[in-house]
Amino acid sequence: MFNQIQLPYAYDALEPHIDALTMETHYSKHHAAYTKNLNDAAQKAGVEDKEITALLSSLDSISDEALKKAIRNNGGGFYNHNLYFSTMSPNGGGQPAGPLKDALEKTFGSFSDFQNQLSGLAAGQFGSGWGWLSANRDGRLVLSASANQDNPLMEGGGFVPILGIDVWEHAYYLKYKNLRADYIKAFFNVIDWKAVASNYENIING
Ligand code: MN3
Repeated sequence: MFNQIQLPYAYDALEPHIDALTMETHYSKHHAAYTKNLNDAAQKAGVEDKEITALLSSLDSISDEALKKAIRNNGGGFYNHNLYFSTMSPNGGGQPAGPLKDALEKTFGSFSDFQNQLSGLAAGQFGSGWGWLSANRDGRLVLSASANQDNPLMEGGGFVPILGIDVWEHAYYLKYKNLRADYIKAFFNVIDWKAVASNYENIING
């Protein structure tokens, strides 16, 4: 059984960067639907007791093509949104500290270079998808973008997402309409870097 995280803040807590109606719809409709559909498909496929990261890393072990597709789309939607909602905070923004700060600077040169590159990938993702910051067990960082509800776990390279920017229109259209770049800029004001740094440290510490 897969469960949505409890939102650690109110729907309106991320105003004015992310509006309350978008948050409520996103969490209580979109994320709830991905979660329900994942549970239905996982039960039919007999994989409901797997860890979600293991499940998304081994989709090819599901032989039924329709169930594989349902678990890829809805399992991705379930996992991606748990990450997304847990790495935002009304006290967010700024920059990370600790090992993640060092790794970002070593990899990208500076925090603003990192921000520009990730923003560019997220803005340039054609159609619905995500922009990602991922890490592997050696502490390496990599940026990527993916379509639909796909994520780096499905690519099998050992990278685990630690921060994701949802660039589906449902994440921003009510407030930002077609201005995806403005939403991405605003998203950086609510990133909970403590949570992202903790995701990073959990991966490198195994
Ligand atoms: Mn979404």
